[in-house]
This record gives sequence, structure tokens and C-alpha cells, in this order.
Amino acid sequence: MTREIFISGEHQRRDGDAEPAPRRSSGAVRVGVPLSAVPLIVSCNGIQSALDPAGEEARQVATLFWVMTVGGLAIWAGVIALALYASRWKRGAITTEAAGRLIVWGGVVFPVTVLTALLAYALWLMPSLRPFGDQTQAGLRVEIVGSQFWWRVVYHRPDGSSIVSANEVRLPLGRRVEFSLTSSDMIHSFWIPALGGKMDLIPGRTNRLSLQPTKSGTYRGQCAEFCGRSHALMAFPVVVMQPGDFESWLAARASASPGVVESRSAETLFLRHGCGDCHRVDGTQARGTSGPDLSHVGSRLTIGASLMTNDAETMARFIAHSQSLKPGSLMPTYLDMPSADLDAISAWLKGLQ
Ligand code: HEC
Ligand SMILES: [Cu+2]
Repeated sequence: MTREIFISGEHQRRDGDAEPAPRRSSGAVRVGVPLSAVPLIVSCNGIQSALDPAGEEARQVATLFWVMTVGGLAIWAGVIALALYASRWKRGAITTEAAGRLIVWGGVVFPVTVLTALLAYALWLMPSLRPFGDQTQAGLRVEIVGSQFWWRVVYHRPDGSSIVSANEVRLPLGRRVEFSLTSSDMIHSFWIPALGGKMDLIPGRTNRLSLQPTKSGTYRGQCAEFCGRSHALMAFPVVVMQPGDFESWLAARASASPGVVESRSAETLFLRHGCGDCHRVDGTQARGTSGPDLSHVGSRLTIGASLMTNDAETMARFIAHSQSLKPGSLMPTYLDMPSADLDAISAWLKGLQ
């Protein structure tokens, strides 16, 4: 990649030149090496970076990371300086007593002090990374169930009502949210790097995680425990919204989409092709639960757990080719579905806002 960037840069420059300068290979090396550092630097910020925090927990994890990194670098520099001193400038052997003192101070006292200080700092951070009980005051509880290779997302409101969704998590800015995490098949791991640490989803067990977003925006979460062939394609968008917007978004999801009433024929096709055995669509006969809830699928940002952007065309592509797009997933392919049926169903699903 580095090379391609360099070469296209060189071409652009050359096109404007009246007299192209002769190509110098040393230029490629000089430009290419700093360029190879670009991905490293770029990956420090963005929608899926633990070093570009948008949440209280992520901020603390990032601070811990920088303290450890800078501390480690300082010690490394000290050791290299000592090694250089010993190999280059020190003349003659040191006495046995001096060697003993060096081992006791440099090899025992120093590492014990530094490591104890770092451990104490990390332990001191820990309670605030896992705030529960009195500290939580979480108004909202979000239940996440990991399944091959998608996420069931259920919002439990303080008044006891719940809203079922999938493959997308929306959160109110500044509010503490409690996640309860479990799995329906194997071990997955729930991780939104920009918001905080990761937590496993384990069948038969419910783990808890508490997060507080501090910056609005759209981030990316990812399954962080290898769970099968499409593990890398098991991701989800995370949208942090203003609390008011979040409440109205949630309220709109509490009832059937207006799109449902409009197209009875597409709904019939959906049921006739057996989609309703695995998928639920609010306000219809489709009551399946082994696949993602599709009640408001049209309003989700992505299709197939962050696999593709969401429009009628990608929807149709996913339905017809789910196995080649997402190998090993439990969504059957519908290669033989008449294209009129496929288009009608996709347009109807996209209309479920
Ligand atoms: C055997 C159960 C099953 C049947 C039948 C089934 N699906 Fe699915 N479907 C799934 C599963 C499981 C997923 C999640 C796949 C993944 O992302 O790994 C899924 C995913 C989807 C998605 C993407 C949802 C999202 O949140 O991105 C759409 C759209 C979809 N199915 C439509 C259909 C349609 C239309 C039919 C009928 C033609 C159908 N499905 C039949 C199990 C099924
Ligand atoms: Cu997974």
C-alpha cells in the first residue's frame, strides 16, 4: 500500500512538470519509509479506536495505556543509555561490590518500585472502570445476545417496557447505560473500543458492563472473540445521540413501522418464502426469533451486522447471496427466488423505518 501511495503521488507531480526529473530510486525509500508510519498514526483515531475515546471508560483505558507506554519508553531509554555507556565509554572492569550494588538497585529495587506503582495505579482505576451498584444509576439497560454472526439488542426502559432491535446500538449522550451480555451459541465478545473495554458473551451466563458515552457520533463495535468463519464480519454501528433524540427514536421503535400497512403483497411474499420462521416483523404474522428482528430494519445504518450499507439493493443482495457474503451464517441463501419477489420483499423491508 505504501508503495502505491508513493507511486501515484509521484505520477501526479510529474504530470505537472514541464521537464520530468529523472526518477531517483532513493526518493522512493525516503518517502516510502515515513509513509509506512501513516497507517500506525491514522489508526490512533477514528470510529473504532481505543485511543480516540468517546466514553468515560475508554478515556481511562487510554490514560492507562499512555502512562504505561511513556513509562516503558523512559525505562527502555535508560537501559539503552546504560548499555551504550558500558559498551562504548566505560573503561576497565567495575569492582565486585559495585556490580552487586548495581544488581540490587537496578535489578531489584527499581523494577519492584516501578511495577508496584503501575500496578497500584491500574488497581486504583479498576473500580471506576466497572462501576456498579450505587455508582451505576443507569436509567437504561441494554440486553445484548451474541449469535452466529449477529447481535440481538433489547432496550429495557426504566418503566419496564422493552424494545427489540438488532445489529445496531444507540445510546443517549452522557447517560450511564448498563449492558447485560449473553450468548445463544458460543463465546463472543462485545467491544466498542471508542467507549470502553470489552466483555465476553458466554452461553448460560449473563455478564454486565457499564458504559457512559461522552461524545456524540457514530462509532463501530466488533465481536472480539473468534466465533467462526464470519467472526470478522460480526460488527455493529454504535450511535451516540442527544438524550432527547434518543428518547424519540426509542419511542418510534415501540410501535409497528407505518411501512407495514402499505404493502400487504410483499408481506405475504415474505411469509410465503418462510422468512417469518426466523424473523419477527412487528404488526405481521412473522414471529420468528432465530434471526434478527426486522421490524425497523429499513432504518438501520447497515445490513448484516455492519457488512454493507443499508439500501434496497444491498438488502436484495444479502437475501439472495447471504452465504457467499457471510460464509457460515445461519441465514439461508435465496438464489432461486424470482427477482420480482426479491425486489418486492427488499423494497418492503427497506420501507420498515
Ligand atoms: C433459518 C432462519 C432464517 C430464514 C428462513 C431467513 N433468515 Fe434472514 N437471517 C437469519 C439469520 C440467522 C440472520 C443473521 C445473519 C448474520 O448476519 O450472520 C439473518 C439476516 C437477515 C437480514 C439482515 C438483517 C440485519 O439486521 O442486517 C435480512 C434483511 C434478512 N435476514 C432477510 C430475510 C428474508 C427476506 C428471508 C426470507 C426470504 C429470510 N431472511 C429468511 C435467519 C433466517
Ligand atoms: Cu462473535
